Amino acid sequence: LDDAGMRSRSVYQLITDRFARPSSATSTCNASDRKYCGGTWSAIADKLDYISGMGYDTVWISPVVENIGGTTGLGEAYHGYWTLDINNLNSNFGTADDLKSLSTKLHDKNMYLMVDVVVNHVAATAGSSFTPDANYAPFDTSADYHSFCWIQDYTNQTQVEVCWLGDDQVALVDINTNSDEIKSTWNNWIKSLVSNYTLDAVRIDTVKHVQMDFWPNFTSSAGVFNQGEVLNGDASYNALYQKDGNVNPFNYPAYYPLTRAFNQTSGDLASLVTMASTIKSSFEDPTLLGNFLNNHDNPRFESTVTDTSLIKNAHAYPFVTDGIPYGYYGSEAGFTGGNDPDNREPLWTANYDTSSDMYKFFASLNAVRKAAGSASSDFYTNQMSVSSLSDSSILVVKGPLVSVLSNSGSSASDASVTVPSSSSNWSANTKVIDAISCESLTTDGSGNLAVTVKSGLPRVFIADSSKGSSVCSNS
Ligand code: ABC
Ligand code: CA
Repeated sequence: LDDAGMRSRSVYQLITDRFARPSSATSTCNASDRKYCGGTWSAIADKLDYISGMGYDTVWISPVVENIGGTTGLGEAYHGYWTLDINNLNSNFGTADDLKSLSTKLHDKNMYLMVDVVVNHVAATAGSSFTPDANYAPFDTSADYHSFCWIQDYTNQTQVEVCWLGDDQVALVDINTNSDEIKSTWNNWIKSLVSNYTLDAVRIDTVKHVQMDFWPNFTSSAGVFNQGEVLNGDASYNALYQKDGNVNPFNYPAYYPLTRAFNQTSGDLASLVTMASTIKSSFEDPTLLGNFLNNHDNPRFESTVTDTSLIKNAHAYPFVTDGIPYGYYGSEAGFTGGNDPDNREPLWTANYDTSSDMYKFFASLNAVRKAAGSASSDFYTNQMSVSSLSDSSILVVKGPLVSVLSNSGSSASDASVTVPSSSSNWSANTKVIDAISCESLTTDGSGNLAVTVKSGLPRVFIADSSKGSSVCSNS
């Protein structure tokens, strides 16, 4: 499968309204108010060094099209998912020139722009009695929509595809994506959006809510890499969208066992190991999945877990495994927001601090992944192996990148484990570097590595000869 250059990248996800705003803005932003807080595309463009300083080279911004205005029972459309007119931009975030300029400034820094797109629905406050008008053009007649029904049974695929998301406060009116005319409207639209703003990738919303036969032409019309949201923890269900839809799903199958593996010192590592092999056997290409720990729809991991070592191990997993790593803005600032809307905090309150422990931690993870990619030409396409190492640790081997992840927690005493040469493929007396602690270790005469897990921290090794020395060059 063609990756349009995305496999070697890592993505920083932000909500435009909450990432950065003009320096003149002073009003208070409470995420719980669900109101616009003043973030703009131009303000993002002024903060690219903050993002690239962590090693991210792609930015995923929230949806850009015009949304319903005013307030609703669920607040304002600050997140961008409440589409009104697909041919206008959301003026709260700036002008077309501002968005083009963001794209240009990213490209000047060899960074990619990924835009979030919603094809499943528009939004309306009239609930089930919605009748479209010219404001919703090109979807301005009743025939452009599936007739009203709320999705009630998420296991009924027909209902998931043709009924409506949302509720009486904000109905997400389901577009008739079965119509040939509407399919071609969307295919032309995505082609123009990609070309007008020189996009490098798209994030596709609500993929499972649109019938499969819509996706192959839409994704090929986009002509750039896509990552799609199939919000379901089942690997084989997600895999269908990659195989038949040409959509590369976010790794929701790994997400649920990942959180349960590291959310407590007695977390369930075994289910994560099992899921890793289920994923390998289910997907056409697991190396194109979108790996994440946090995002805008789920409570931040840090909302329920406070142990810094557990937090670091959980964040390391998306970076050392098969797939494209995604970091959600605010993880580097230690944000702890729970469910939507609390997980959409304004970042400016944290002052874009580049000296925090977590900021540097993400920089280390991105650096070691890049080092592995430049050391080994097939690093990004070769599949990992994940196995149990001890009661509280797992071993992840992906080419030259060898990680020991633990859930023993920061107050655990030192624990010894051995990385066998049969797993790492290291030969005798090989010098390796841990990108997290910057400690050097050497394998024994058989190539085995004796590792001490200290304070429950993750250990991410790369051989010195495999560009390892570049990883800790600043320390
Ligand atoms: C608003 C308020 C919220 C309030 C909510 C009811 O209404 O802001 O405070 O709680 C946008 C906005 C949201 C807004 C919604 C609705 O619109 O961002 O703030 O919430 O108005 C995507 C986006 C998401 C976006 C939309 C809509 C879709 O990422 O940000 O929301 O454009 C479903 C959809 C999924 C959607 C998600 C929010 O809802 O499928 O596309 N995300 C089950 C179902 C899923 C369902 C999920 C959550 O619950 O199967 O279909 O997602 O409701 C696993 C299972 C899964 C299961 C999970 C919970 O457990 O395998 O199947 O998911 O084990
Ligand atoms: Ca639908």
